Amino acid sequence: MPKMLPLTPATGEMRRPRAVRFALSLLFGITLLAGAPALQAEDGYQLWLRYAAPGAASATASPGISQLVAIADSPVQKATQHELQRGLQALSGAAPVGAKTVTRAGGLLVGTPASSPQIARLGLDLDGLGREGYRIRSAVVDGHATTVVAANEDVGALYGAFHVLRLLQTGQPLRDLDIHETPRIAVRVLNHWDNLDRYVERGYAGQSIWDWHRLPGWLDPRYTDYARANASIGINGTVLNNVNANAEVLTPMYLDKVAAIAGMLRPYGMKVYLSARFSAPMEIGGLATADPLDAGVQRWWKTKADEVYALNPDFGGFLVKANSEGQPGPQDYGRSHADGANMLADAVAPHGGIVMWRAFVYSDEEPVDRAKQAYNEFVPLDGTFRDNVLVQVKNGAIDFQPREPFHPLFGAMPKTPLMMEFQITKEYLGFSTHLAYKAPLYEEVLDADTEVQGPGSTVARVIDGSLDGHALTGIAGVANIGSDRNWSGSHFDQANWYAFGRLAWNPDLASRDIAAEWTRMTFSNDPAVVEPVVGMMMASREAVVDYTGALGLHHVMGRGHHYGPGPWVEGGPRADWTSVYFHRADANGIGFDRTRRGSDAVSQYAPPVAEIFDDVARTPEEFLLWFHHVPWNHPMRSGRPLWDELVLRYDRGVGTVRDMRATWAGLDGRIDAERHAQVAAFLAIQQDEAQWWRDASIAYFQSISGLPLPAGVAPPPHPLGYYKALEFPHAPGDTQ
Ligand code: BDP
Repeated sequence: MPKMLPLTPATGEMRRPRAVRFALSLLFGITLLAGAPALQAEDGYQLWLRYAAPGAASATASPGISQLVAIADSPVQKATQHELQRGLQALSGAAPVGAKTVTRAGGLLVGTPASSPQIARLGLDLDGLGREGYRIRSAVVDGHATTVVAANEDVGALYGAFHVLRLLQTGQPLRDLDIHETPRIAVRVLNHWDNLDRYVERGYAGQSIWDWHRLPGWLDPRYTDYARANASIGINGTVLNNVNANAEVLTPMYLDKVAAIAGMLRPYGMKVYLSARFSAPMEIGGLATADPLDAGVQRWWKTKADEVYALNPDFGGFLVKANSEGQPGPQDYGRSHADGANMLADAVAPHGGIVMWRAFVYSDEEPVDRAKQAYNEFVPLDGTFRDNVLVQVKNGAIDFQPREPFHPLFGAMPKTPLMMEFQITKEYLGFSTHLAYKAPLYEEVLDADTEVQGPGSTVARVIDGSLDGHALTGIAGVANIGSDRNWSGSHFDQANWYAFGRLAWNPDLASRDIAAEWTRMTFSNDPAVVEPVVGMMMASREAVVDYTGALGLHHVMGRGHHYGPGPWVEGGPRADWTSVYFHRADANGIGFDRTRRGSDAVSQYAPPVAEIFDDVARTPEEFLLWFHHVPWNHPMRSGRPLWDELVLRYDRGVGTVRDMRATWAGLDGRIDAERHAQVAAFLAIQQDEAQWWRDASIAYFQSISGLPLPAGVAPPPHPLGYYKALEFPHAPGDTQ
């Protein structure tokens, strides 16, 4: 111990007497091993940062943390120290102790060579860890068994601290550790589709957490908890406002508010970004045009960028939805997406900012095949974007459906860094009440092989930059966060936020492992909880695919709000906003012919992939009706005709939900009552709605196919007209 004296932390406190130090050792020591999980009522606010003692079930676990050294000079260091104190105190079940009492040496040593002479002395190899990476190493420091978290920069140490807390929470031993972690993707951001009046587009968790009206005077402590949660999973940025942007966010009044939020998030390694409305120079700048080649417009954006950065020096940059679904953009002036993106990129470049330019575009004229449009518009622009532009591409070519093949743009623009856009919120997967764990969806897309440079050219390797040698890389998740006490609208929806962050950090993680990790931290380490809950989660997304429309069906939900079934939706302003456009069912068959004989969307994929998708016999059955129009009696691998198979999938989906519900009921008493009850209630809603989806879809498609139901299958209880007549004018998403 004496050797540690010089390490008295920068808080400048005096060394505590030996007896007190011993007491602290006990405080963070043995108690970590003991105690059964307490089943106190919980409302979900703590997310996966509950820091509940891992419990007797994991008695193999940690030898405990005897003492903590984490220097607390800079804001990031302070955040790190606070989190460790909070976590270690809660995990040990000890009464809270003051900040200064735990800044002593031993046990857990966290920092950088610059912040900690002791870490510097260890001489650990930190090469290749970059700014955000870290090492966790079991070592003997001054005669004490110590877990060392070492990084090049403070933010790396913060991430490493969260890693240690995760190990403790999941009941893993802090022994023989030699962990190297670096994020594979540089820009890992949430996209909030939040309006300035706090309405959240496609949000199912209450209002926006950004309390614009009371900012900057009132800094809701919730912003810090938001930042903690994000930092714990490595999310390093957030776009505060909706891609359907309001130019007002760029006015001085709002920029002050933005800077205030940025100040709250900065200590947790998070940057703030804004969605920019392309016509802002006209709307708030008084210019007559927003033409990106107009010198006055260019000047306006440069001045605006200077103003933003003066208030917020590490502002991340702009996200832009242009010439899509009625949004203004460079094409309004006969210019290209690259012209628009480059103008904004030039404005933020002097400040180190980036532009994330969305590829979710489809023209206002009636399209041949909407799935082809983004590729057609963007591929010719490859190589023409500035270095600080990322093109942000949704995971699939239509729109966040329960299942889509990977977007053909991935791999098709090698000279341009493409960033992934996933949806965390469940616009098409049952809003907040349906349990649908989306990590298997993310994983399926990330693992998909574009084959553009031969086998192994996965989507993950496109977006992590390794396939084409890009250093600027990114991934975005459309947030499911709101003012609800549990943040995400449902307890299980928290897992989608969590999984997004974990996969953004390392796209090779397995969704099952992430589910287990999350379950342990969120509910319990008890294997009698972890196994069934992970089982439910892993089955859940496929269940949604089954009961909403399997085998490659897509875009068959209610119009506008996207709530519930609507395979009959037709007419209206444009064909590609209807279900019949996408499923093309008629008396002879069903499916969208995207083969070379049809819309030829298959040719947007690299030849080996195109060959497969073009061939009805080789197309994976989950994408059959995405790429092929086939007769109702098309033979499936099961030996059944397509019609029977489709009907049975609807039934299978409902059956999986029934099983999930029974599994959850069996966990009564092992999960705190408050959360258990809400999940149970939501599963009941899900079962009813899965049944509704199944009944309505079968009623509709049977009216088209004219075929009898397979033997033993129950007919829908109501005639088709009943389902078609249902209306939900106030469902979330119906207005604004
Ligand atoms: C669709 C949503 C719509 C979004 C749009 C987008 O229904 O609310 O504005 O995508 O991503 O999924 O721009």
